[in-house]
Amino acid sequence: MEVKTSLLDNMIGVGDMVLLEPLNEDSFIENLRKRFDHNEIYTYIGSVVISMNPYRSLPIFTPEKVEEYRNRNFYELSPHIYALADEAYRSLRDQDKDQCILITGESGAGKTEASKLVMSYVAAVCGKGQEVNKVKEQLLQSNPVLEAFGNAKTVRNDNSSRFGKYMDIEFDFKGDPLGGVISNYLLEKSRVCKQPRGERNFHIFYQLLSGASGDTLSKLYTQLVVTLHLTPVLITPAVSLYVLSQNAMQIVGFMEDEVQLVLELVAAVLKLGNIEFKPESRVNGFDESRVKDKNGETIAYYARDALAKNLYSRLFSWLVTRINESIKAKTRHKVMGVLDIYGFEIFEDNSFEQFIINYCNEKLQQIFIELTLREEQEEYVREGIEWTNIEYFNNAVICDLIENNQNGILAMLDEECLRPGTVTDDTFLDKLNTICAEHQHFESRLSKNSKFLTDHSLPHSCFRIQHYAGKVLYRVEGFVDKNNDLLYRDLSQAMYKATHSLMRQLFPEGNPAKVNLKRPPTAGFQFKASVGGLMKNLQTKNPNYIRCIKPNDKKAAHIFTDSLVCHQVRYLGLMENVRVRRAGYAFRQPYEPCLERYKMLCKQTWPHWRGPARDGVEVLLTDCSVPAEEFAYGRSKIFIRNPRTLFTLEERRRACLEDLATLIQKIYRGWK
Ligand code: AD9
Ligand code: MG
Repeated sequence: MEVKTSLLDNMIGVGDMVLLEPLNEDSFIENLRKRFDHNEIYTYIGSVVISMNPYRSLPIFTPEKVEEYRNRNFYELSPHIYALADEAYRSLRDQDKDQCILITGESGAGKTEASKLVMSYVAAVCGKGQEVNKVKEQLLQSNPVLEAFGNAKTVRNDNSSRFGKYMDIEFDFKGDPLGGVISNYLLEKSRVCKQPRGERNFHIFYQLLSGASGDTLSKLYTQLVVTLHLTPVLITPAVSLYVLSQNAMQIVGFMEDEVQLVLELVAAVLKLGNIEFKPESRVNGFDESRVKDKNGETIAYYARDALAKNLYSRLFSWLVTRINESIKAKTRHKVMGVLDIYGFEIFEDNSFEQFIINYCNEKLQQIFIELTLREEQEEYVREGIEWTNIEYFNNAVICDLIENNQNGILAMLDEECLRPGTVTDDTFLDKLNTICAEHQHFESRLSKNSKFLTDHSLPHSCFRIQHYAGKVLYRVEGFVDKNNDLLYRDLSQAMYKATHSLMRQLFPEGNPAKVNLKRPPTAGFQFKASVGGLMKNLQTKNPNYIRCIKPNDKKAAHIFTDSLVCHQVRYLGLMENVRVRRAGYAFRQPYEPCLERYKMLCKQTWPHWRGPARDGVEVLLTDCSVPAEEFAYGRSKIFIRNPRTLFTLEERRRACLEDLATLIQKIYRGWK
């Protein structure tokens, strides 16, 4: 009997790291490199998919490939993101299990592309029909709309997601898509007013300025804005992308006048960027407020920027709500959640945004550890199978450092923001230092493994966190302000008075009849709450992991930088992942479905086995002459050590089915 060798082919490396011999960091990296050189960008660790960013288009995402992977067993073909998508989809459809696809990796590693590949695969293999096709098209087209408004070029990635996104795709009991719901997490709105060197503002601004017709632009009065803070580069892709995102908005269900309202607000943000304040004078052509002195000038700019940022981020949230109105299903049976967030970031200058982004990545790493490493070990104990513990770094201590309700960094920031008196970023930093010095337990929690550092060796006004993915130096400048996220009441009231219907809608607190004196929750508080909710939600679903790796820092094809890959392999905990997988058993399945699937391979179990399923499985495996050391009998599940054993069983089953089909055909012909 031939065993599929796609996972074992030495020329192109080993498809499943569980099968790698010998296993060490060098061989792991070497295997990734070998595969990368052969355009094999996917590699498994059991059911986890490692995805290397090829930085060029490979012919492996064709409709033929979709057909190839459709309804096939996960380990049957070469590793592919489609195999994971197929497995998740079939498990949702046939076993009625909610799924989630968790995609992690640093900025530029390929998460957003991976999420789109999963979505398009599922769209290709699930139900057909006019209604269903419309739903699919709307779900897929929500991507270009959100990317236009929520992505931007950064040093790390030309199409970097500047918001976190979680999308539930909703299915009926047949597995046909009904709709979807998108949740967005904290857009990096500071980008509207200021971009780090070499980076750009959100795509939509460039798309609008270079792609929209002169007529549209003049309607939006944007001729005036082609200078100043946002220097648009007239790039051809932006022109066609403008058309693309406009089409996408239409398909998703935006009315023409809604699109117009949205573009007007984008233009309004552009114009805000152009307003200048000069003492005692007017700036040509602009209706600006006059301010009297330097001090006032600063405040005016501050207010202008706060307004621009608020306007844009509220517009973005409105877009998400509006898309949801279009695509959300009335009922749903099962869901597949796809999570694509901003990846871990270490910049030269890291501020509140990076702090929040990296916190979110810590939480995801935590859930990965919880579900794959810890859960795996605990399952062995539960099932009564012998197990030797594997050491791994648990980042719970970093999560706690940030989110602890009493003295976590976010709590202290909130406390500082709410404190009466003069509050500055430096008083916040002082607070961190004092707490660190005062609270023994806090200090030991922080300084253990030096997770947190604010001593004098650091540059002025900085603190450092040793994240799971590396040390990051945060500059406290702007933390208090960004966390407060307050808008002068006059401004929201002015916006509410606008004749522009969408503008009014975005600033409900400006309604004088509804003056709410309660302070809105801080940005950090809101983020922590929504990430907490997300984690709870993910834990109720069956997780499927895609771990994205960036092969080089140049955004270039064919280059594989060992040190860079090695760093990611380390912090993603991939070696521990393989070790845990290998120390134990690659596969496990409850006795009943296992017996059901393979019972035809043994005369004693076919067609019915009378007695406990566990005993049936034992009889079956003994009869198939599989070596005893390949199995362990848990309390409720059978554990299989090596994937090859499973292939063998699968091959036999397939041969058996073919024989059966031939037999049936013969009988049928005989009748005729
Ligand atoms: V960030 O945290 O949002 O900054 P991502 O999302 O991890 O980041 P993204 O998916 O945007 O990265 O990928 C970055 C770029 O790599 C893409 O724009 C593509 O040019 C390139 N890429 C990623 N995956 C693939 C792929 N499967 N095939 C070809 C790819 N190119
Ligand atoms: Mg992305």
